[in-house]
Order: sequence, then C-alpha cells, then structure tokens
Amino acid sequence: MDEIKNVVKAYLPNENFVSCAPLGNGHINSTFLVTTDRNQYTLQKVNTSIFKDVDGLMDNIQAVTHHIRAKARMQGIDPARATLHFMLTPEGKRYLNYNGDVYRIYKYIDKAFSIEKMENPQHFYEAGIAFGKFANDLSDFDASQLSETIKNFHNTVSRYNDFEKAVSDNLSGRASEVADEIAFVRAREGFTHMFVDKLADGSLPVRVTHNDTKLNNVLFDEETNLPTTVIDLDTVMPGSYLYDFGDAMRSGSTHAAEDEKDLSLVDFDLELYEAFTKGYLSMCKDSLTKVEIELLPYASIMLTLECGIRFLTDHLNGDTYFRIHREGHNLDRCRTQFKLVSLMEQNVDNMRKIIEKYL
Ligand code: ADP
Ligand code: GN1
Ligand code: MG
Repeated sequence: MDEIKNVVKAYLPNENFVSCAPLGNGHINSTFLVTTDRNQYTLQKVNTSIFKDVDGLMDNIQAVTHHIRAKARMQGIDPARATLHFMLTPEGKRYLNYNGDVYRIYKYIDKAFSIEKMENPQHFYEAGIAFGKFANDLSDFDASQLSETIKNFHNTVSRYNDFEKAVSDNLSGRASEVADEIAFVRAREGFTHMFVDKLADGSLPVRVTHNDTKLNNVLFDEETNLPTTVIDLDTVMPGSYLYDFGDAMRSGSTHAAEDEKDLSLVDFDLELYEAFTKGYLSMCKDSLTKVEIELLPYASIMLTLECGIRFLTDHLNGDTYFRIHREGHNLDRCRTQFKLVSLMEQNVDNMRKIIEKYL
C-alpha cells in the first residue's frame, strides 16, 4: 500500500492520494484502481519478466490508441472512452521506474464493467462487435510499425516445442502426474502447424490484432450495456484475425470459468458461438480473404489448445508465468481448455455452418 502511495505521489505530484484497491482478474500485470482528490486511475505494475521491452510496448500502445482515437472522432464516438489513455510522469515519460519495478497509469474508464464468466449471449454478441470494430479500426494501420511485444506469442509450433522442453526438463517433478494431458497435446502436434505454415508461406495475411481477446478485456457501459472500450493492449501486434476470433471463443463460448475444477460444467455452447460470430463478422467480414474464411472454423480449437498447452507448460515448469492462487491452478486451467478443445473438435461442421451464415 505504501509502495502504491509513493508511486502515485511521484507519478502525479499535483494530486493527493485518497485510496487504492486491486482491480480485475488478470494473470500477468498487477492492476489497481487509484483514487486521488481529483480523479480515478488504473495503476498497473507491468510484469517486466514477460514484457522485456517496455519502451517498445508503450510505442505500440501510443500509436494504436492514437489511431483509434482519431477513428472515434471521425465516427462521432467519445474519444475519451473509445480506447485507453495513459498518463505521463512529470518528466514526460510513459511509465515510472520505482524500486526496480515499472508502473504505468491509465485514466480509469468509470461506470463500466467487465465480464469474467459468460452468462448472457447478448454480451458475447456485443463483444464480437467490439473486437470486430477493433480489427476494422486498425485495418489501415501499418503492421510493420509495431514491435512484437512477446516473440512468437501465438506461434503454436513454438508453443508446442516449449511444451516438449518443459516435459523433458520436468523442473516441477510433475510430469508423471500429467501423462494424460501430455498425450492429449502430442496427439495434436500435426494440427499446431495449420496456421503457422500458412502465415510463413504468405497465404494467410498478417493483420494488426489484439491477441488477448479474453472476455474480461472488453469494458461494457453500465448505462447502455454496450461495449465501450477494448482494454489490455499490451499484446497488440502483428498477428492474424484467426487469433482474435479463436481466443474470444475460448473464454466466451462456455459457461464455465477458466479454472473450473468440475469438468462436467465445461460446455461448448453453439448459441454463444453464433452470437460472437454474428457480431464479429458483421464488422469485418468484407476484408476476410478466402484462406482466412477456410480456416476460421478451426480458430477456436487452435487458440484453446494453445492456451491449454501454455497452462500445462507452466504447470510443468513450476508456475513461473501465469499468476496462480492455489496449488495445481495451472493444471485446472489446462484441463478446462482441453475439455473445451474436445467439444469444439466434435463441432467443426456446426461452426463452419454458423460462419457461412454470417459471411
Ligand atoms: P491484465 O493484463 O493483468 O489482464 P488488464 O489491463 O486486463 O490487466 O486489467 C485488469 C482488469 O482491470 C480488467 O479486466 C478491467 O476489469 C480493469 N481495468 C483495466 N484497465 C481499466 C480502465 N482503464 N478502466 C477501468 N477498468 C479497467
Ligand atoms: C493472460 O493478461 P491476461 O490475464 O488478460 C495471457 C493470455 C492468456 C490469458 C489466459 C500476456 O491474459 O495470453 O490467453 O492469460 N496474457 C499474456 O487467461 O500472456
Ligand atoms: Mg486483461
């Protein structure tokens, strides 16, 4: 608490600290709602063991938020709520170094909420519009201007290789307890090449994408119930539309929490799948290429598998990447993802039909 107070004092010397409270449920950064005598802010301690080039990351966020704000003005949307707005330190820097840690402050988007667990298909339809609009707003942004904030982030082949290394290193000594999960991944090694190979040969276009389209990374307006802001922009970088579409389905097409222990509660709901597809494609279907359309029914399987592989890898490595709140937390998260992958695999034809309906 004292640390946060001191950070706020150094960052915003003309304001008086009133209070601070933890915010949200992110696995990577530490986020706080800070209230001063003048305003409310989101303060984040950036995880620099994961985001190693904070200047490059903030360059990306500066360029992308500038672009989205300019679009909002043209569209008659309030630019203050259309995207994130970071504060500068008294020295004019975009983050503060304090005791070896990196802190950043955004204006707080008030009267808004985020959703952790899917309940209402209408919300998922609206999230589809929000992420589809995000893709659209950035469709004329030159991807080569953005740095890769995490190398090979959605490269499923390199994620697979990291997993095999974790199995053989077995740093946690847990490998023998997760033989079923290891076999599940190995049976899908060939599948991990499907998008990577097409990106490499140029047949799948590189787009500017969000890359972390988890449901709780959209803020909804309390009054209208409509999406107001796509947040968590640390992984905005060159990618594929398949990533954003697929990753959103990973968190929003089931009613179960990501870390649900009772796997019988992990469902795959085609009504939810349809809701997001309808919203997302209504915003960006005209710019999709033939190859993107062909691969779209596999996107949710790929991104859910990838996330499960990442949770399993972290479990094997001894929980060094994702924040955990209990013993075996990453394994629980991995198991929900793999259950969802199995259910999605049985529904490729149904997913394709839904996609075709909204193209
Ligand atoms: P992480 O990278 O750890 O996921 P996020 O940037 O997603 O961190 O922030 C975590 C949570 O904090 C979000 O899900 C949201 O609920 C809340 N939040 C983040 N930024 C803002 C903001 N500018 N205004 C309001 N709420 C925010
Ligand atoms: C992390 O930061 P957060 O909690 O929004 C992760 C995503 C995963 C997600 C799984 C930078 O997202 O890639 O899909 O957890 N972000 C990073 O819940 O690794
Ligand atoms: Mg987040």
